[in-house]
Amino acid sequence: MFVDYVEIEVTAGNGGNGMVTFRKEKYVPHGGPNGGDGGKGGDIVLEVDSHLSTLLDFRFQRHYRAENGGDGHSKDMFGKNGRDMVLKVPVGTIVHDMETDETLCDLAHPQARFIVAQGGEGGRGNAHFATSVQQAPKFAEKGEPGESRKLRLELKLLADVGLLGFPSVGKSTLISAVSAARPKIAEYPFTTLVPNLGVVSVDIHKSFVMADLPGIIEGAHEGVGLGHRFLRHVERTKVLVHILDVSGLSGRDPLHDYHVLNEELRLHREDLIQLPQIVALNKTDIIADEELVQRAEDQLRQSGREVYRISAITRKGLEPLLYAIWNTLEKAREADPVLENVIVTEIKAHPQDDLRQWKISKSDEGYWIVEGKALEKLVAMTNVDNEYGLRRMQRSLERIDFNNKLRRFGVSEGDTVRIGRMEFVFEDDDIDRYQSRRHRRHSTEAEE
Ligand SMILES: Nc1nc2c(ncn2[C@@H]2O[C@H](COP(=O)(O)OP(=O)(O)OP(=O)(O)O)[C@@H](O)[C@H]2O)c(=O)[nH]1
Ligand SMILES: [Mg+2]
Repeated sequence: MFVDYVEIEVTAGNGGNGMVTFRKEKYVPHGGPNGGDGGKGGDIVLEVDSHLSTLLDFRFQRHYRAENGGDGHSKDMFGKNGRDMVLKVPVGTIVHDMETDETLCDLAHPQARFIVAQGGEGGRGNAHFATSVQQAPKFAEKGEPGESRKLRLELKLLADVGLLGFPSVGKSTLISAVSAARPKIAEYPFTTLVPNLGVVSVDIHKSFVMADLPGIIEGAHEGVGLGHRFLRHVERTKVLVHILDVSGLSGRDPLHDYHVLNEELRLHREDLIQLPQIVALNKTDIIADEELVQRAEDQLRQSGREVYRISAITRKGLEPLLYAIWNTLEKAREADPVLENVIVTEIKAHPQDDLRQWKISKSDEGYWIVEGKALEKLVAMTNVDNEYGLRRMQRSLERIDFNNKLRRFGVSEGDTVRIGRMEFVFEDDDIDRYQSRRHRRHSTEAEE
């Protein structure tokens, strides 16, 4: 089964918690802090597997979780790092963040790899927090939660050449004549239900990938027939080969079909009409009305198209067509030097966020919601049950003048403020007291 669209949820591993422990030494009443750091949570990584050609596996499992980092231990021992979870995808998979609607990456290279969700950093153990003033820190950081994302994976085949045409015009017959692809061929329309790729060798040094697509009919751009879903695979091709049935036996007018299909293409995506298009007049072995064929050929030539007469079944005229495709493809490649030689290995999906970047909104229930990646991370990593940890967090918040800013946004005493999963009651008093204290110290310094 061919699946080219899935929605999944990924959650990277949480970082392990830092540890609070102290050295036990003979004759030393209070040993120094030696709590180790938590391990890093595992990342969620998408990796191209060139043997895959569908996103089918993601239909059976929607949610993926990487391993959490282990907690730190005493004696400065680090927690174990969580294992990454590597999800294999076919080449040509495009990844979107469903919440921001942003395209995260295009895995267009056979060796492409991308971290879609980063594992949380491990919390630091108390060994880190010893200073000249604070010699026995009784707190450690909690591990950072792993990133979580809703993703839309979309497969857009990477074929150089796409075969375009109404059902039953002979697209599958053509690809099986020129490549090793063996799609089903039959008289009835919509024989081909999924795209098939084939490698076409024009000669030893010249080969390209061709895609046989399901037949497209009028209204395809609105979802009629199978067209719409598969038109997306045309988007990445560099050359289109438009196949027309000129036998006259199907009762179809090839010129009419040609215009209808191009209109569908334009309605699906305006710029697709700009792709180089070569016309192949097929089934010339059973032409019923030579005049009709000649007329079509003349008109298409006049409109500037390269036109070739072929018979996919008897293989007549295929060689000139293949050379024409190759030449057009070469020109297209020169004009659009694609990523082909670029190997995207590891791009971090998120740069380290700035603590100053946050926004605030008021919920219908009357509490305030503060959103900001770095801020949420800070709060999540703080062990709020621990006085020391809490104080550290407060100091970080003061550095960015957080409380004053909240007040300016209209937050007043007693209001509930939510940051990530944590809820606080805003106490104006406390802060004032703290500030006035700091003030006093400043002024005494000034006096001195
Ligand atoms: N006489 C003749 N018949 C052909 C030729 N090419 C294809 N056919 C026949 O046309 C019918 C349809 O061929 P397919 O290759 O399945 O057509 P398709 O365009 O892939 O059709 P869909 O997959 O349904 O869109 C089959 O019965 C083929 O044998 C040709 O050059 N000459
Ligand atoms: Mg077919």
